[in-house]
Amino acid sequence: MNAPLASPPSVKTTCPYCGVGCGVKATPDGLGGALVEGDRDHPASQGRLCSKGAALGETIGLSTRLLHPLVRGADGALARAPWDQALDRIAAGLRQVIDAHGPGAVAFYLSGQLLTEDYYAANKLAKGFIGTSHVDTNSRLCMSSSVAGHKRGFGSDTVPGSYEDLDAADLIVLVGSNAAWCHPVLFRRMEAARKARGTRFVVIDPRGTETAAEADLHLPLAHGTDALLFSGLLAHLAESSAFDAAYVRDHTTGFEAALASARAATPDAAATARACGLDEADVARFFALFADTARTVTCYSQGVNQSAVGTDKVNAILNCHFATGRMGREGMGPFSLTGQPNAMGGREVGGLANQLAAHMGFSPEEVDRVRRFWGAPHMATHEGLKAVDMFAAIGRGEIKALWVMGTNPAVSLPEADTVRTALAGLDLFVLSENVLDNDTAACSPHVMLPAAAWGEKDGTVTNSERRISRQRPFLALPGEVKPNWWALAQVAARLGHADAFRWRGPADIFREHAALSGFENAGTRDFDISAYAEIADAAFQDFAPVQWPAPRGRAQGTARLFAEGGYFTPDRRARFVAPRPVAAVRAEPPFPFILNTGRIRDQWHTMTRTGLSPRLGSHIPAPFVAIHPEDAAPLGLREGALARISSAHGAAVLEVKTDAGQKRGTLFAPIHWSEATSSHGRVGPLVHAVTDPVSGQPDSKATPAAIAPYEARFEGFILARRRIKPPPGLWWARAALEGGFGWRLAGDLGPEDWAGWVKAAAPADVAELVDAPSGLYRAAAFDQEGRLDFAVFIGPAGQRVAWDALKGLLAEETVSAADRRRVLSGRRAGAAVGGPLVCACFGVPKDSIIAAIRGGACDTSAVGETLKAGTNCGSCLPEIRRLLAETMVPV
Ligand SMILES: Nc1nc2c(c(=O)[nH]1)N[C@H]1C(S)=C(S)[C@@H](COP(=O)(O)OP(=O)(O)OC[C@H]3O[C@@H](n4cnc5c(=O)[nH]c(N)nc54)[C@H](O)[C@@H]3O)O[C@H]1N2
Ligand SMILES: Nc1nc2c(c(=O)[nH]1)N[C@H]1C(S)=C(S)[C@@H](COP(=O)(O)OP(=O)(O)OC[C@H]3O[C@@H](n4cnc5c(=O)[nH]c(N)nc54)[C@H](O)[C@@H]3O)O[C@H]1N2
Ligand code: SF4
Ligand SMILES: [Mo]
Repeated sequence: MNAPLASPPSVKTTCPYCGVGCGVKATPDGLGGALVEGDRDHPASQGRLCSKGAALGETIGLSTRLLHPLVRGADGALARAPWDQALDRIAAGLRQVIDAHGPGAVAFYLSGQLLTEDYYAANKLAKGFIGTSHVDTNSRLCMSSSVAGHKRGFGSDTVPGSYEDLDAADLIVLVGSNAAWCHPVLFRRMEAARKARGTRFVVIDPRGTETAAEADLHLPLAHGTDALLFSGLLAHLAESSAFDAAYVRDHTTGFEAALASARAATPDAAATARACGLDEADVARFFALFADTARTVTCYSQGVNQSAVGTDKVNAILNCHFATGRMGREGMGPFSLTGQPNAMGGREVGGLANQLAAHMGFSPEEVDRVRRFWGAPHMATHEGLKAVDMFAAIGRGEIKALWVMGTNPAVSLPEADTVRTALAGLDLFVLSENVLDNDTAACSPHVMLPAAAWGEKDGTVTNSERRISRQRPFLALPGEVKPNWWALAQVAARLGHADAFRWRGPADIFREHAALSGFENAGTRDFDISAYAEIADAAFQDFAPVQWPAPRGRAQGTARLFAEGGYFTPDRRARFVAPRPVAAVRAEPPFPFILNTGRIRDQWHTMTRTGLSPRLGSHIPAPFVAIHPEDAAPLGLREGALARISSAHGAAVLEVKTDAGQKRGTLFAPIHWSEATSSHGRVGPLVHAVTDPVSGQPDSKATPAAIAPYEARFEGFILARRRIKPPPGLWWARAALEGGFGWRLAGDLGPEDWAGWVKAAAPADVAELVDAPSGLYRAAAFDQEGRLDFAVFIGPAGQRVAWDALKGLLAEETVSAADRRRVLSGRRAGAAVGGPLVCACFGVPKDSIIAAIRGGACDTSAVGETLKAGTNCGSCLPEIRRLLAETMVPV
């Protein structure tokens, strides 16, 4: 059991999920759990949490945790080993590889979910002491096009604005961002601004998302055409009164060339609309809105970054802000929304293969500066391989030792099956993890190290607005779990570098990182937090959130940059960059659809944590593919039936969701399901490993793909108190339920097969209903305490019975005699209405909301008063508004 720390009753920390970086107040319950609330004093979130943040308390149990080091033995199996043995094995393995093949055969693959201190330690060890620059991170898949675009435009990787600019904006343009689901607390802040000052929203996304549903104008552009849209906008702005000739003259270069290129490609709204597959009137409206609204913030996320032309998209957006001088002033600016809690911190310490620490690069001067600061004996001197190329080099056997920390590449990298093969060929594969059994752990690591998880972690993270906050521990380290930085320092010592890694705790690392940021800086580098280079341990403990830069003498930090120019290019001017010519992404037979991938509201990435919460699992319980109804019908794809999606690289089987918001000719599938949670729900294997030539970021949003019905004779579900293994050869997807788990199933096993399986798997006392001619099989077993132990419901395909009525039985300590009698009917005495959960905070399902609307609740506040739905975190408000629109009959 996870033990609470003895110290204060409530601890202020930061949410471990998205880049909004909400403040959390955690109060341990003394039993290994904690009450989690929003921290009202945190400037990023002012007490708010979304559904995922609010459910954190449900995800801190130890049942899935890796609690001890594991080392692969001669028999090939992982077995528990003392830390010393695990660390010796890593050090010896690294030494062997370095001696035989040089330091370039060693790589690290890190994560934007690591603390800054962990990240700093890994980079220092690799780039300064082992001498390899093959240190990349899942941020390559996430933020690297923004990093590259910022560097081209600003000369530095800087986000110029603050969340306060969203409160003060009159127009918010969301490009390739589903903020209602992916940055929910920030989106609520935008909605509050709309209420207060009438801020308008423009959403630019091929897909009709929950975010687009809230927009004043939605531009469903063709995939990959954002740079054309913003080039058209630049041509328009140059002719408009919004053009800021003084800012362009005094603080930028390259305007004429960028404008000439924009005029050639997209001279006006009509040409832009044609290039982007949009309505001319909509484009003209967007151009006019942008030109007429000084206080404009353009937020962008993965629809921009994860593209073969992602860096150009970023620069096309920046160009429009330079041209209007809307930069770093209240309510204005371009705003890259970061994904992970520490996407930004990773960049600060040089977590990418083409960066050195503290926002330095690989120029000889910078390499030398970092070498001197660290006293580094083996300084890497050139850029290393970026994620996709790094895994290709592993596959070719050029990289022989890999340490993965805080990411699940067997799921999240493109062409994920080739990643698995590559991992299997390593001489040394080290995996630092929180959990025992994710898909990467299934790829035979030589050593697994148990790392501190949220609630135990102690250090700092930086959110989207450059705000550094503390993650503070409120639970003791369980088992033999240790912080990542500690394991890295131990390995460094074993390689002969004890002195450079003699840190007593995260405060020592933070001070070193802060000192390096100010070292020979003198205003030449944007990232400077040297005001904290000598921060005392007690002050680090109490550290209040602050926005960098915070150079010596400016400990209060900086809210905005670049209003008066002062860019970090050699001439201190911003650069206009003309995007290369592109056309919309096309898909042709045999792969006639464009497969777009992304996120859903209540799951986080590969579900190692959110997947533990029954509340979060009930919003969308199974992996799906969204398709326009008119694309679905001719292919014989029915709502709720299964479909096989394939690409040149792999295949998946997903539930069909017809969605009129889906652009014709495109599919959308979520990234969350893995082999740990489904049989065929992983989309990573399908996604092509095409990358942006500047940033190296994979294009995860536009893979040519095909879709066809997946024929299964039977479908149904299993409910069980424990994790079981469904029979082989089936399609299945698992969800956490209150008191146990549920598996949706499909396949060719008929009633007799199931009767045989249940007999073999279950104790004697099973109630069964077998009707072979109609293809029906149902079974239920109760344990000695009278609780439902498991239930199996199988029927012919197309006649699936929902588990909603029965799943509540798993949570009950004693099932009533009436429910026991009728369990095989699939119904319960007085069963409540159900359907998918809409409000995760108060557990309110769709059917209840529809009933309330039919009963007279005519807006979101009335629904809230009746059912409480939507009154806590508000993440479900867009969905409730949609249900209101669909359900209310116009009078
Ligand atoms: N619930 C939840 N929230 C999360 C996460 C999570 O796993 N779950 N993960 C976090 C992380 S790490 C990240 S990076 C962020 C991502 O946050 P977002 O970027 O908002 O999320 P995505 O769903 O990946 O993609 C955003 C949108 O890009 C659109 N898109 C696809 N192609 C194009 C295109 O060519 N142009 C344009 N304009 N749009 C396009 C997609 O249709 C999609 O709706 O979310 C963070 N927040
Ligand atoms: N097709 C497609 N692929 C994508 C994307 C997409 O939109 N489409 N999005 C990409 C993006 S933006 C991202 S950010 C990635 C995310 O992809 P991943 O990073 O692979 O996903 P996670 O599930 O967050 O994996 C984090 C792992 O680290 C562990 N962990 C968490 N904290 C710590 C820690 O402090 N220390 C250690 N040692 N382990 C820890 C967790 O248990 C978990 O197993 O996916 C990328 N892949
Ligand atoms: S918006 Fe939600 S997931 Fe993101 S930091 Fe805040 S509570 Fe966490
Ligand atoms: Mo991300």
